Amino acid sequence: MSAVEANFDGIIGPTHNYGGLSFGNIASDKNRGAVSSPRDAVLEGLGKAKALADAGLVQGVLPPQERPAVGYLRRLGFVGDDAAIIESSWMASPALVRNVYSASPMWAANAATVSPSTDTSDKRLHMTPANLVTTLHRSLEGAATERALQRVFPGRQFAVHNPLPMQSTFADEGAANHVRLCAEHGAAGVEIFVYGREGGELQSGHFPARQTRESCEAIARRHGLDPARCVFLKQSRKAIDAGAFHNDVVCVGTLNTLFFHEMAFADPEGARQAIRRAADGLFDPVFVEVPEDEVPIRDAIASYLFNSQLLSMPGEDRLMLNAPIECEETDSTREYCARMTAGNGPIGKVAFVDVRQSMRNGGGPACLRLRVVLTDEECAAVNRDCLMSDDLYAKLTGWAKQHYRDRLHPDDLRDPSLIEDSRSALDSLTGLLGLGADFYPFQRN
Ligand code: SUG
Repeated sequence: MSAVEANFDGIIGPTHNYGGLSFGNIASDKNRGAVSSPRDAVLEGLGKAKALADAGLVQGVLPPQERPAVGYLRRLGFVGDDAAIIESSWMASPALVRNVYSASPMWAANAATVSPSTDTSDKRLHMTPANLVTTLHRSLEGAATERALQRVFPGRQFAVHNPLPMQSTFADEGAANHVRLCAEHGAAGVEIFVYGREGGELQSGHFPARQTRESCEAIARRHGLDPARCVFLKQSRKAIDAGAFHNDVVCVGTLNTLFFHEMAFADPEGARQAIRRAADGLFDPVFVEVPEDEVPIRDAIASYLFNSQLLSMPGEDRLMLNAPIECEETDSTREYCARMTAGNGPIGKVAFVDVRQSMRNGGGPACLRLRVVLTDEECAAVNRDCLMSDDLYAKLTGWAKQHYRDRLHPDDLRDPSLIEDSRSALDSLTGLLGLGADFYPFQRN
């Protein structure tokens, strides 16, 4: 079966700000309270997506979510009109307002876990939206993500599940902790699920582990995966405590290649063996393991070397790493990339991309995209209006320049005019992306 690996990037929402909301995410913590530029952020993200579409990859977009999530504040007992609710919530807790204003759905790698139809028992493409229960601001995303996926991937061939139960035992952060390896995208693959803790183990280190083994197993069951082709690996505690709140901060893979830091997994040799066993008869996995003495984990996390997109580009026989520009500015990662591409390993090229606005919140190029392996037939069933083209790019950049603020300080979230500015942007967007005029909660009121 012929299939492509498409990327769907989260459009960065109009309220992108530095709330310092993610304990364990070093960039988010470091930039708490800084002034953001929502306009630069969305244009950087769209630029990255357009460049890959221009290079011949299938590229889509996913919509931002409604923020502020005023409905959430109402559930907490705040009353009045929307402006009054924001004001009284701010008086009670500015941190709460920062949470309901976060543009975090931009990090589409956390939107869902995706299993291509070649891997599933019913031969449908399965998606489980992540419940993101570990952090308050991200726990608001799951239901709206499910709705978005239904509109972008309509039709019988797509099985969009609901998120796993909202309980710590089933803490799930989506594709950021999931890698699929295969001989070619349309062939049966090995699905690697990476977890940080067992469900019952609440806190074993300094920073939280956001993914549980139980959630990984539940997703593999729901998606109807062959147990012999699934691998469950534990992240190393050292990696989490160094700031790898998701496995995709220290590991990325595509086709038969897994690129990862020496400290990514609790048992690296066990990981290799388990992957080889699961791939037996399908392909020979190639491991590119980066040693600590060449790229210290500290540099890997500051530069986000592994939060790159590892891509098979049309016409190229070796893979390309679409890496954050910070990797070019960090000595160890720049030198490593030069050595790696000069060698004859599977990764032959590194491109550096500027997504600094997202990076300052701990989101690199790989966080901004959800990978979806699509057969030709499935590709034809995707909502066309969400696929990147010259026309869509022109429309979205024009839309962003019209609606987005150039600067946003976390204290600006108190300003009631931001509610209307954000809604007016999202209202126009539903038209551009063919999502329907009832897509957002405020459109249904
Ligand atoms: O969940 N940052 C996100 C970054 C997500 C990165 N995604 C992947 N690695 N796939 C997070 O920690 C920060 C928001 C703030 O502080 O305002 C934030 O949510």
